[in-house]
Amino acid sequence: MFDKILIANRGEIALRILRACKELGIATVAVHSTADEDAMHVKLADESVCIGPPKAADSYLNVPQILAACEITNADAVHPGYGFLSESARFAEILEEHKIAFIGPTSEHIRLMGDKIQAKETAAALGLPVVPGSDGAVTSGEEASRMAEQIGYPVLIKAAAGGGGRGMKVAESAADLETALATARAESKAAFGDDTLYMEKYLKQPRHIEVQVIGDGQGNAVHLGERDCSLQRRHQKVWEEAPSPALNDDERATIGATVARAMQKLNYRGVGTVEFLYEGGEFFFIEMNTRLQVEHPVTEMITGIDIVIEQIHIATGAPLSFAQEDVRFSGHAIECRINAEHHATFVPSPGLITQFHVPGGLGVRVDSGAYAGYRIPPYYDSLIGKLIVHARNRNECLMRLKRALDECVIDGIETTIPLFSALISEPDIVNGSYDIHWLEKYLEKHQGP
Ligand code: MV4
Repeated sequence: MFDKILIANRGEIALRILRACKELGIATVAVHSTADEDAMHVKLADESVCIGPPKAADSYLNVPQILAACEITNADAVHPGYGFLSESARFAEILEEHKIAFIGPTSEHIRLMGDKIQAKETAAALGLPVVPGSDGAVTSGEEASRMAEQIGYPVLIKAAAGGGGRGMKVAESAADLETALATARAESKAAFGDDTLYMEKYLKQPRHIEVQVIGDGQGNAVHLGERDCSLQRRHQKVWEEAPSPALNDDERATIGATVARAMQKLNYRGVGTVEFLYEGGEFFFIEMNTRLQVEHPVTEMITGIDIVIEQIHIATGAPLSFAQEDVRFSGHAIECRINAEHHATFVPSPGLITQFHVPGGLGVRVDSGAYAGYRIPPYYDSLIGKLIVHARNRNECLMRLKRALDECVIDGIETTIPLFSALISEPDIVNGSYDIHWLEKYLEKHQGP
């Protein structure tokens, strides 16, 4: 086992990782920017190192500073959390060169899945259903129009270096194609320094359903069920739940087994999320994330498995401690992302938290590094916490969520909690009938001009 883990992240996820380390008896090192001196993860870690000024590029993304912090503290492993350096293949390689363990997949798998064209080709070769589209990159305009005719309009142009929705353009018909290609190419070049594009059939009203996987790089890989993350705004997830209200047990078992088999063939090491669009009873692979995700707690609640503890075990070289048949699914879980933002305009609301009372009781979990008297710095993502509720079934889970939201008091800043209090009584939410566009349409109706 590791003696000391450096946590290369901040906020609620730094705290989440710290908790796993403490339970394993592993010493912890927090790193922080000058804006995060009062952060909870800094207070609770055994040691802390300031790695630079507020801007993430100078601190949480500053590889030389993080390496220096490892050397100074003699840390033998780094947990990158999500965001920041978590999907940097180069960072994983550099740590390896310094004989420091990266708690995550191999740099090869990170790089493979970071290229969305290669990821899709790999997924197809592993037997996963993929969205119909171009074989590899789209080069010339003529090739693009031939492909689009073959695929059938509408088509979606995506950036190979993209992901998370950046650099995407829909072409409704042949008349749109040239503009869509040019815009996507320019945006992709500007955002990623890479203008490689590919094309897919545009699915109009899918759900976003993702499968959590975990493998040991020694031939063992299992799935931990799916999460429905269709409720999003501008490619930011807002509400995630497991299991998906859209699937029956047969569909659930089939996609889980298909993904687990694919990860065994890939000999995947670490935790990962295989993302699908789900429409008309069919799954279509879109991307794979090679990191721990924000919404991992909903999976933990329905499986009872501590995903971060398992990540750490696997990074030491240990084989997976359980088999697929040991994974038991129980009940329903919902996560609401609490952002320091106005609940209708989503304008960020950093500043001093004057009151902070979070709910408790059976089946209620709050992951947050915030506290009364804490000042949220303006430099980072506005996620300040997550409310996760678990119950025996979806109905009880919704009732428990309503109760938990009612108990929540966060004063001094705006939060997204009032949005959730409103969503919980929407018939479509109660019925579980929503797709990836539902929330944006709802917000248009309810915040109108
Ligand atoms: C799509 C799609 C429709 N058809 N691909 C957006 C984020 C990126 N991960 C993939 N995305 C999409 N890919 C095809 N072929 C629609 C989206 C999409 C979306 C997907 C998941 C959740 C929210 C979304 C919001 C808008 C568009």
